[in-house]
Amino acid sequence: HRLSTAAIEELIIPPVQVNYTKLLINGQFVDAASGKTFPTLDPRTGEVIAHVAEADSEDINRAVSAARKAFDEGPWPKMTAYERSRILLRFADLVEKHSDELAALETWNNGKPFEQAAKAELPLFVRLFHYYAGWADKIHGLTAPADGPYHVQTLHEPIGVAGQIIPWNFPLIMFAWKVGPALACGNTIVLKAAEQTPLTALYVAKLFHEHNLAKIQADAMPEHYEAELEINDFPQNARWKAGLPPGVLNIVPGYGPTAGAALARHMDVDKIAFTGSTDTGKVVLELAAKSNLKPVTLELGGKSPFIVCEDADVDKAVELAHFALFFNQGQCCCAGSRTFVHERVYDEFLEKSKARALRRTVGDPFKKGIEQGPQIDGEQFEKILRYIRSGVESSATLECGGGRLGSKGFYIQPTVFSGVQDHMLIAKDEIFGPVQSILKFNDLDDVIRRANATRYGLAAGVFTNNLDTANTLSRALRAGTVWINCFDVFDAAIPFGGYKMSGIGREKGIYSLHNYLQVKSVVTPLKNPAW
Ligand code: TXE
Repeated sequence: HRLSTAAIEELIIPPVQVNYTKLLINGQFVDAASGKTFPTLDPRTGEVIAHVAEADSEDINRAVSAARKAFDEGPWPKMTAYERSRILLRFADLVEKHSDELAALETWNNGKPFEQAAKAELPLFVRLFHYYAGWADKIHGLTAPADGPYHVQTLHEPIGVAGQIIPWNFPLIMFAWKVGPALACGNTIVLKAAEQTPLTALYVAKLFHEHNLAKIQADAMPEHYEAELEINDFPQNARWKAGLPPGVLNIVPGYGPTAGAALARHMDVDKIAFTGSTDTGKVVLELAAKSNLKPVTLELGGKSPFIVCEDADVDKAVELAHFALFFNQGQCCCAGSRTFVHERVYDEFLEKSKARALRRTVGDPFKKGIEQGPQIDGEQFEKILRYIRSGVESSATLECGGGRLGSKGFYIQPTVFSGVQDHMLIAKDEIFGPVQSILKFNDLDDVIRRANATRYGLAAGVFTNNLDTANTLSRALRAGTVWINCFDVFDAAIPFGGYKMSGIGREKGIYSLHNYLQVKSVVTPLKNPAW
């Protein structure tokens, strides 16, 4: 379970090893009930990094019972919101302390550039937990005026046990988007990490459970435990310990149709949150409906337009459109995967986009200056190559790329198609790879109609200096996020989610809290309505 020393010499990171490969249930690492494991791979080579315990329905039952108990018996939902907030803050600090190691593990398991993981994703992860730690003690209901002699108040209560299913493209960020708000609201969690990328979720969940050793014995006594959680009672040396109580956060790596489905249809899971493909999202919604009608939030696929208007500074537009599509090997649900370019700037844009794609540095994601690593696995790799073939067959013009890079691992050449028509598969389906499709448009009404002619509605990008154009497009585009002259800005405070078949609900910001709260109305008669 170590990165090979030969490789490390070329790298810009410290050595890293895999310590956590079991299921995390009730604060303990345990084997799967079946004893089964599955291999998790290094996308640079396709070689096995480690074998990880494979959860199935029996393990999901165990994890859900632990989460249920932690919810029903506490201390988690019953402790003060301030204490929950402090645990989230200490956890975030702990992740910050380990961020280089975590970034290396993320790259090793996912293939994304180490510099991206270390400089963008880990800081975003930490920021997100700080953000939700800030919300924990600011969640409250309101009073409402009733038409009668009643005092009406609402209580905002945690829902209970949250099931969360996350994908492999941003393993840590997806963990943060789901776990941060759910814990801030006082829920307990069973999280299924993607089968491709279970390693960092296990690592951070372990950090969450770090305790002050001196206090572990006292934990055996629940009354004692609660007493310890008095606000000013944390010893100085607890500073680097998060101290999440056992059972609050359970991690169950495993496959979708087994572990994922068992979670989605579990009768004792009170809410399910899912990020992944639209097809699987439908399955999750159906399983929830057929079991206990648990509320569902879905963050699904996309085919987001990136619109380059006629007044655009072409060099800047090329760079942003390139980033919008190629970031994270093109494996972003919100990738700007339909690049609409106004006919007046089309030729220049195309020439420069092609040159930019040819300059893109692809290679071992641990090396300095690498912009693009391998795709996640053989399945995604083959899917992308199939779409490239379909583009060629549908007579789009292949400007550059189009094939695999090297003979080992899952590297794909940055690929650009021009002359793409709306009806082509590459303009309709989510490719989820480094394949840019460039389409020409002639006026604003034309591009609004075509940009919206999709079953998806996750995001859109607009590049213009004209305020009226920006205002028109931002209102006309049917998408959950419209980025004007920027793209992929993922601040913790900015809600994210889809219109149409890109999903249900919003994550991040204040909106995510609504996913994890129940509203209870409490009504009492007023004895003296005159007052
Ligand atoms: O997705 P799945 P896959 C898109 C992208 C990609 C395609 C397929 O286009 O090429 O989906 O990728 C779990 N019940 N996105 O196959 O199947 C699975 O174990 C419950 C977009 O990886 O949706 C994993 O944890 N869960 C996307 C998660 O669902 C099930 C990110 C995602 O897997 C399940 C990833 C089932 N029956 C892929 N089947 C985005 N929105 O960012 C699978 N899972």
